[in-house]
Parts: sequence; C-alpha cells; structure tokens
Amino acid sequence: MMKKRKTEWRVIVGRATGILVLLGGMLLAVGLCDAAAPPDYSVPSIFDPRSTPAESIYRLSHFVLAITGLIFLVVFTLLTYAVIKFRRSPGDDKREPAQVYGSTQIELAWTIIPILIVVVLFLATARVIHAIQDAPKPATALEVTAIGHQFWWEFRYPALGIVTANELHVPVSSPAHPAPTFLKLLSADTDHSFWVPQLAGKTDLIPNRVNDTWIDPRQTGVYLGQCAQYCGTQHAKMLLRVSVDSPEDFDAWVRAQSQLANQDTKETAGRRVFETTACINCHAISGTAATGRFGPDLTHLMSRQTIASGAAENTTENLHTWIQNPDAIKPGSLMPAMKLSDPDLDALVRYLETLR
Ligand code: HEC
Ligand SMILES: [Cu+2]
Repeated sequence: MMKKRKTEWRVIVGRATGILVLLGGMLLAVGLCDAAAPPDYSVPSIFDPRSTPAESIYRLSHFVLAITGLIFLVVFTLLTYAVIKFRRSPGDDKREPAQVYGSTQIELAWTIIPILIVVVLFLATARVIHAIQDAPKPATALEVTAIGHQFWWEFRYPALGIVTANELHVPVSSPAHPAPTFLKLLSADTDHSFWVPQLAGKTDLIPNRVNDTWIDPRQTGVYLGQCAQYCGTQHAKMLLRVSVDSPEDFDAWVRAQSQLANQDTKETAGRRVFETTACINCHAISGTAATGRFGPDLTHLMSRQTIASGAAENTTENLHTWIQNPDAIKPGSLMPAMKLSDPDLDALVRYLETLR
C-alpha cells in the first residue's frame, strides 16, 4: 500500500513540475520579447503604441488580459485542488460517487457570473470603439486617401495634390500641436486591411465602401505595417511604411512631392523607352504622356526607400531585376515581365533614377 501511494505522488509531482516549467518558459519568452522590443521598429508590436488609437487598444488589452488571467487562475487553482483532493485513493470501492442534480444556487452562479463578465468586456470594448471611430476631426487634420490594390498601396493627399505609393508620410503630432492624419480607406479590387500595429487597429479596405481611421503618432520614425486581410498570392508582400516626419521634414517632403517629375533629364533614351512601351498604360509620371493608374505613380520613385510595397530595397540592381522579371522579387505580382533588351533596360533604369 505505502509503496503505491509513493509512486502516485511521484507521478503527480512530476506532472506538476512539467506544467510549471512550461508556464515559466512561456513567461520567460514573453519577458524576452518585451525586453527586446521597444526601440526596434523592425518588429512592430501592439505592446508599444505610439498613437492614440493604438494606445486605447493597448490599455483595453491589459484590462481584458487581467480579467481573463484572473479567470484562468481561479479555474486552474480549483482544477488542481480537485485533481489532487479527489484522486483515486487506496481502498477505493470503485463505486460511482453521489451525483448532484438541480442545485439552483450553482446553476444561477455559473450563469450570472459569466454573463456579468461578458457584459463588462462588451461595455469596455464598445467604449474604446466609440472613442476611436467617433473622434472629432479637427479642421487642421491632414486628409489622406489610401487605396488598396493587389498588392500595393496608393496614397493620395487631395488637398495637397500629391499621389504616392506604399510609403505614407505624415507629420508628427504632440499635445501642444496636434496634427492627426485622417485616412479614407478604399479598395480598387478586393478586400485589404490597413494595419500599422503601433499606430492604430486594423481597418478593412472594401470595394464600393468608404471606411476611415486616423492616427496621431507622437514620435518621429518609420513604422512598419502590413496588409492584414488575405487579398491574393502576394498578400504577404503587401507591406506598409509610415514615415512620421518632424513638421520641417514633412513640409520639405510635401514641397518635393508637389513638383512635376524631373523634366530636364539627360536620359532621353530611357525616357523614350518608357514612353513607347506599355509602362505608360499602368504608371503615371507627371508632366509626361504616362497617366496609367493600374500601378504605382512613379513621378518621385526615387524618394521611396523600397519598391514593390516593401518587397525590395530601392536600388539600381533591384530596379533592374524588377523590370526584367517582377516575379523574381514578388511572385504573382500584377506587373508583367517587360522583356526589354539589355541596353533598353539599362537606359530605362538610368531614366527612372532621375525621378527624385
Ligand atoms: C500591366 C500593368 C503594368 C505594366 C505594363 C508595367 N507595370 Fe510596373 N507595376 C505594375 C504594378 C501593378 C506594380 C505594383 C506591383 C506590386 O507592388 O505588387 C508595378 C510596380 C512597378 C515599379 C515599382 C514601383 C514602386 O514604387 O513600388 C516600377 C519601378 C515599375 N513598376 C516600373 C515599370 C516599368 C519601367 C514598366 C515598363 C517597362 C512597367 N512598370 C510596366 C503594373 C505594370
Ligand atoms: Cu492586401
């Protein structure tokens, strides 16, 4: 008898240690991620908010985690208690224990308590959604229209007459000088979702519907995001960059973007290649015959750090590869391989590189 009891205890202690080690490991992993996260913008974390909507979501998530954490602790403790207290004992007569039916008190308790918890979570969430969606738009707010395409982002600044792609520029905001950006979200083809974790929650871009969201980033820098709704083959390479600029930098960017494309280019051969091939059906370059809107506006291509929605850095080599065969960088992208001769391709890339 004594011996059997001992082995049972050993099993229980062994299992409990296993569970504790697992939980400890999880906590350690979370701790490590958290410690490494803050200054590194390459890992966008919802736990490092830099704008009011993201901040409200972050606080709500703490509240929800606290409540669900508490539920977990209570349930886990009761479970552990029951498992140990009511385990099979020596001399067990193998009969079924007494069954309890129809305890009104217990029924009421396990109906009302969960309802109360759900109501509290619902109210807290509804409050945050309301605060974000119905935030008043100040007269000074910057307005941007973001249009989702398979598989890139078009950004239009109607009041400033600027059209660009994939890299959104907005001014930094502060309590003393609030400069929020309000985004109108549209789609040219299918569902996409605008998500920059440190700035705001996800908002979908849906064909034939206008959605909106807003951000008021409080710190300059580049914030990364991603299309968060599966929209086709290259959904995963539909990345987003938001450059939050100081007021001076933002004004300088606006001034540069408002210019027509560089006209006095010496790269006339490359420009001729561009203007006499299908490029102009899909791309626009202001001040030229190219007015296509199927692909990104190339007027100030070289002001962008990346091409193809963040899929590659904007370098001479990558431009070559991209125009030669877009699938090499982004398989399934909707730009066809243009099959140009090598001299034409070289000239074309030299021309594109004058588009500052
Ligand atoms: C059938 C339409 C189409 C044609 C023709 C076309 N493109 Fe594109 N192009 C696109 C699309 C769509 C994208 C965006 C692809 C993506 O990111 O998924 C793109 C992206 C690009 C980009 C990257 C822009 C950026 O900021 O990300 C460059 C550069 C480019 N095209 C140059 C050209 C040149 C040069 C030609 C002519 C030799 C050309 N394209 C012909 C549709 C086209
Ligand atoms: Cu998408």
